[in-house]
Amino acid sequence: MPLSPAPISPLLSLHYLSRDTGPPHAAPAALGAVRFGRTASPTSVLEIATPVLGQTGDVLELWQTDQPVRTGTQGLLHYAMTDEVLFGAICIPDTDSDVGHYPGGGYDPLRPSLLQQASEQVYLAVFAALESLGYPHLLRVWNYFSGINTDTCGMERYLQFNIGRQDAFRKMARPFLADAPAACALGTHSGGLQVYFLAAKVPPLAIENPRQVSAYFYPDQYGPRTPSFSRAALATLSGQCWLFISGTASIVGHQSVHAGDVRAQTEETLRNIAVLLAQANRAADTRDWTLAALQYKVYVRHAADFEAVRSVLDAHLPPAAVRVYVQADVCRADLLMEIEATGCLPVPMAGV
Ligand code: 3EB
Repeated sequence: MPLSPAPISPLLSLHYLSRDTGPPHAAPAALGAVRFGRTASPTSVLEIATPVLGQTGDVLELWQTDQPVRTGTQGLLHYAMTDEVLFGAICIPDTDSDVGHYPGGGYDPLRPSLLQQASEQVYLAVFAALESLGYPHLLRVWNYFSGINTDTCGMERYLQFNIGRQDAFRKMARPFLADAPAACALGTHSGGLQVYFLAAKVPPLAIENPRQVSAYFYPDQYGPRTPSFSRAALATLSGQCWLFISGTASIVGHQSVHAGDVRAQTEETLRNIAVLLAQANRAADTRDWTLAALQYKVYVRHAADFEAVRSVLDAHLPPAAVRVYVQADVCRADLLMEIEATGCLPVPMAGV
């Protein structure tokens, strides 16, 4: 399905562009642009090696604004900011070399893997930059790295990442339980640890899913440190209300459900998203958060499952709702797909 650009919102807007869609209607300044495709350049945070499904060419995720933009770098971190919102990106290039490194025995946290060290380093750098630039509140974080389900140094790499991430939140006295940012964490084919994010001067409102145990309270069967993210975040930016729905998968309680059944996983994921919309409506005292108000990025583990996932989404989502599909590994080996969603309503909301 060709992508149709969402209505231009001058202050901040999100577009998923592909060869099929052409350029956006207007050409406001880019705050950030992230390319999803077959390859990553080894050092670029903004080229993510997750092949696009169902379309030719790459997909460009473009964050735009018509506000004045200032850009800069701080160490490895690149940023662009308006008066209200900051887009940042950071990459630690060489974490892929943990793959294939098996010293034998269990993981030794006192000899952290390159990925654990990189994860902590990235988040420490992000928090330091946000403090010094005056945008202290993380709204949404996108995390990508290779071999997410691979065991190296005696532990699955996603769990190594969770240790480094949570350690950084703790060291910087950041909320890593309630009030953690919305996020996702996906496996790429190459490219080191690549993280991009949006931050603001005012804190978002974190939203949880009553059907799911909060990720930051997952039991320790899922690793020594819990993942530091909220299920969704609501934020008012320039008088518009943004909803960032984290990567959402076929998890009920804390357990993956429908192992091996990608259609049932997709339906369960949509039930979780529907509940998050209801929670967002309750929090913002509105009924305007609907499936039609969102744009979707869909991660499919096996390219062969793409048509099945797409047909379930086509049956449930309004045709005009933009969705892009990429092939990526999901953070639990039994999850076959994951969906993130982002939306903007043109009005501020009570209490947000
Ligand atoms: C889950 O619900 C699926 O580690 O940042 C979803 C969203 C998932 C974010 C993260 C992980 C993350 O646990 C995985």
